[in-house]
Amino acid sequence: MIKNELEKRLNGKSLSEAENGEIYAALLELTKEKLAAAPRIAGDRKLYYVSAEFLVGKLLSNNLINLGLFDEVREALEDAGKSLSEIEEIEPEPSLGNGGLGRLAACYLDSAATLDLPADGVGLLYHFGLFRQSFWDHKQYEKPDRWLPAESGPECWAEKTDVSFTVPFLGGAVKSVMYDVTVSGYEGGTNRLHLFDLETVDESLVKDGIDFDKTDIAKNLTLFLYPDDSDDNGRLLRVYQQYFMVSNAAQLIIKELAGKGYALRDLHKHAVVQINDTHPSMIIPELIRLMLKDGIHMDEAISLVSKTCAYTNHTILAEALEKWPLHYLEKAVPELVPIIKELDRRVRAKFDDEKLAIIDEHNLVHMANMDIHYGFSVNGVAALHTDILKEAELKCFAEVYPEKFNNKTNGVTFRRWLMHCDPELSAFITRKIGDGWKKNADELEKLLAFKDDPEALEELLKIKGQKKEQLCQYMKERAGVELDPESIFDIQIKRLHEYKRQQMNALYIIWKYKQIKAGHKPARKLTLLFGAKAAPAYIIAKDIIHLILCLSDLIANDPEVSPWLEVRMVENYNVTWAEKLIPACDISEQISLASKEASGTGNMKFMLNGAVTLGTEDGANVEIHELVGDENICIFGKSSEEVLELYKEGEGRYSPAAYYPCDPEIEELLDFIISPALMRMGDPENLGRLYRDMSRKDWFMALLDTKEYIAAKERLLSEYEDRQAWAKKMLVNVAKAGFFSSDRAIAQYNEDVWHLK
Ligand code: GPW
Repeated sequence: MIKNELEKRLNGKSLSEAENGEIYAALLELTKEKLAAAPRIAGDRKLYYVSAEFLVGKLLSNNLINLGLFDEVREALEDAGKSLSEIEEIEPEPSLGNGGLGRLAACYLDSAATLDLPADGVGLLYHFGLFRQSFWDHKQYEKPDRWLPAESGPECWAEKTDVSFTVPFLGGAVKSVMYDVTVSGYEGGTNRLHLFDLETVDESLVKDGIDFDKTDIAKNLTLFLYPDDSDDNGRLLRVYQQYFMVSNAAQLIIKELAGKGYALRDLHKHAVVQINDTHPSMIIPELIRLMLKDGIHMDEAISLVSKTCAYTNHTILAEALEKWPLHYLEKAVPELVPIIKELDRRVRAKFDDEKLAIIDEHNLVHMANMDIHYGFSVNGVAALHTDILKEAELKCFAEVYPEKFNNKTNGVTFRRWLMHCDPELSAFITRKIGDGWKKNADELEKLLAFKDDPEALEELLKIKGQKKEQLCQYMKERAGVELDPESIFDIQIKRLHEYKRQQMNALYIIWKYKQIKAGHKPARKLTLLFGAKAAPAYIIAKDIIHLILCLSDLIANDPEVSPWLEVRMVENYNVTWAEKLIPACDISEQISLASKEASGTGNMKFMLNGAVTLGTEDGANVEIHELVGDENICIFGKSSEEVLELYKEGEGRYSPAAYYPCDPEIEELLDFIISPALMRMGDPENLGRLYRDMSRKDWFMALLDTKEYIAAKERLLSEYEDRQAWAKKMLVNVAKAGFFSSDRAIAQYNEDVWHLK
């Protein structure tokens, strides 16, 4: 009995007497014991998923679900007058990621373990994570996110191992310590997430905010994820960090290979490395370096490593494709430089095309190019994205290596993103179609049988209402804000970036505000919710946050408008927030500039939880559209072909001047950013800068789609009023979401790329 097992760990207290903190500690201990007892997934060939980010989220419920203990624990706690969700609040969320790329890595570890595939993650243990966001005076502030328990304090999921490696840098070497997080599969065995820390890391380097001595490499390597890279020292630190990560990964892989009794020459038979975007790209020259040291010749080392490494591309944004000046590498990782030069020399000897080079004429090292030449697989993360890679961004590579290119449309784990975050909807689904969907997500399609069943549709609406009530409760406790659960919840949660166009949503808010001011009251109140962190050095992104926070305040304090419109941005948006927001959502905002969002994964989570997508034909939205059909999604805006055309040089190139001041409706919206009402509320410097950027540069073309966006949103809002018809859209979205299970994505990776079992 779970109750007894827990009480054994409560020092003589009963469950009902114990404090939540004590119960959490007992649950953590018990769950870790069960995880340790579960079989370690084994096999002759193993995947190493190397990634700078693993946005795992809280792990207690996730592990309880996977161990099959969730309901039992929840009920035992309820009988004792305790609430599992309140106890879960105590768990700090690991701050080991920034966005979709990191959350994808976490979903993939969950699915690989569920499918019984030997697949470990390898990354870094960042003591202060990304950063903790707070708002003050309508602006974002950053502080270290101290998510790790104090040395003497309560335990966490990451456990210290006795594995340690020496990582050579110019002028010395540092030592690592490996921490392991057990990754459970749903009703399955376990894999590991290996997180490397710097043995000599020194938290006291961080004194004020998130600033610290960027040059003290022996002490700072694992303090933060993505430390500020707006100066040379910051960029150099990123190279050091990346090398620290991949050198540890490479040494671990080789150690495990030897541990199984295999020769280094057989690496490619027993190990496969998935390079998660370019941050871990240096694992290629590092593995080669270690092989050379072991007496393997260059030709063979290159061939072996090329058969071991596969690369996933997550973006076509030029500024996100990493290019390191060669002199940084000479400074940070001098032992890799001759190898990278040799790799480039071979490319140049084979191909007469500057675009294919690894080291370009400005001595910039193109990390993606190295991955493509010296890996055996290159994949994009949604059908449209892979097409764009093949036909535009990486066309010259696809021509010489057509066999390497493949698509793996992203997926999300339904354990966390449905079973855990929306148990009410999960129970509804099981009542209607049985619980086969939990192991085979395609079975969700069986829900289509209830498309015209008024009772089922009514139930679905009721569940959404419950989830909205729950979010209201949470918002009240967390943020002291009282939302109206009867209003329409329209949600945009994702990293703050101009290409994601939160600023276009802000223009909608201005439009709506003006409408209401002009007496056009909507049928129902609209609540717009945002969650986003802006990179600390990304000025325009911070200005966009400023605009949204000012609008939020302006509207809340306007008695004419506030009964009809509410805008809120949650502080420190993270996985835990996402789990509360997504199930409560009516309208999912996926409004990136077409061609720029490689895939998106929030779009999938919203769909799975019965939200209707308002989106552009971008990333995986395209596939959602195909699956649900025109009636069950709201698509607007210019296509990716049109957008890519607009980026080309010459006549017909995009210019915001075509809209501002030429289009009076858009002019009015932009002018509002610097109107007295807003300037009084906010900071004229931030608002003025944003206004100038949007009206003169608008690099991600928010003005291009603004009018269509407003019209589309208004259409969708009016459709909401036919509750039956809306419920039908919700149902179709849930029913068609099976394709976006990360179990499907992982099965495809295994089938086409990894060949693990
Ligand atoms: F720029 N993504 C992310 F490609 O969250 F490296 N962080 C990143 O640094 C990058 C990509 C990078 C996201 C993509 O923006 C999103 O479209 C995609 O769904 C996600 O990665 C997972 O593939």
